[in-house]
Amino acid sequence: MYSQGLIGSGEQTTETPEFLAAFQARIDADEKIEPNDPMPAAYRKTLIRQIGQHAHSEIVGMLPEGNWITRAPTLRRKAALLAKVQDEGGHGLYLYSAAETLGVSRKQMTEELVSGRAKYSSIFNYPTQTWADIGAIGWLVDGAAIMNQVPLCRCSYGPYARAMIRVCKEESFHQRQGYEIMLKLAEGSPAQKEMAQDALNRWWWPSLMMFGPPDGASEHSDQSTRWKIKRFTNDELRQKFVDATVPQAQRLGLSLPDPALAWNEAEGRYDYGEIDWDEFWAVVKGHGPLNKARVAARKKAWEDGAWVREAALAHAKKRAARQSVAVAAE
Ligand code: BYC
Repeated sequence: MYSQGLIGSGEQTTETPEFLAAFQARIDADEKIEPNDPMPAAYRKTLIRQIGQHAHSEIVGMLPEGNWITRAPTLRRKAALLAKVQDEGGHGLYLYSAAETLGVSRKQMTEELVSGRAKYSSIFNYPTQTWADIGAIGWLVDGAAIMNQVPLCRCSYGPYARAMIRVCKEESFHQRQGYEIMLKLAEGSPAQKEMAQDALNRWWWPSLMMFGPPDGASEHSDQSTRWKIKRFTNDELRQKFVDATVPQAQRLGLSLPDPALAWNEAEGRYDYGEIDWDEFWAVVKGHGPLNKARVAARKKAWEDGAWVREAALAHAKKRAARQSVAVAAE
């Protein structure tokens, strides 16, 4: 992916063993790597892969919730949801910008997405069926995103780490708005409580899948951990999420759809049941309930926006031409 046409930020290096050892020493000393620093090609490539996928997730993640903006039950709920979805658009833009510092263009990344070749988080291929889904997404999906992204604030690549600090602050507000929707529904009429339980039943397992494959099947974890891109493994973060979320579900008076879920006194954590990895891989490979619709929606938005890009470019060219005439006249 993105193998062609890198625009070449950063110095190209010959990757001698001395160069690789010196790079690893910088990482081990917790130094931040910045865009123009020499870096191994594989480090650059894995960051472009991860940050690009992360940016796509934010942009595609606007779709399931955007679906409910016109149907939010009150003006207050509508304003909060609108702000949340706009924040997600902003997160996508910070992340595309962070990836661009590595030498890939936003156009290249978007073309990968709209052609269906790029990955984005599996979670956004599930439908939002009721208003309670908006609560469940904020609570669980943003909750899982925070668990995954707080350690990324300490990622070795400076622009990604700095983008994550602001993203995490905004995700905290998102998580709270979701939890508050769930709380209101759970304390409401029996039908409302049932709607909250149904949303929890449908979003729980896909939320656990957000953390990625189990450690034994995680292709990139070891190297990304050595480079301090990842600070925890997929299973470690999943466990932290389960441990943090079970008491929140208890406070709501809702039950998690996992008969194997039980407190493990000896280990000081919750045990949980087997995740359906066949479902996970099917969704990742494009066969989830809404993969095709999500990509089609992004493709349409990209095509519909062509005139804006053309107009902006024409304006920039005209301005540059005027400026060069003014400079020549001085
Ligand atoms: N969905 O070796 P692994 C948000 C892929 S939150 C799809 O463990 P890695 C939001 C993985 O890419 C969601 N694909 O990979 C929240 C790899 O494929 P490639 C976005 C997945 O990178 C609320 C292969 O499986 N967050 O945006 O070490 C509202 C093997 O996996 C998934 C981020 O992206 C998945 N769930 O670890 C709106 C956080 N899981 O690349 C928006 C940043 C794995 O070899 N990303 N794959 O083709 C990460 O932390 C890491 O990339 C992951 C995966 C933990 C996700």
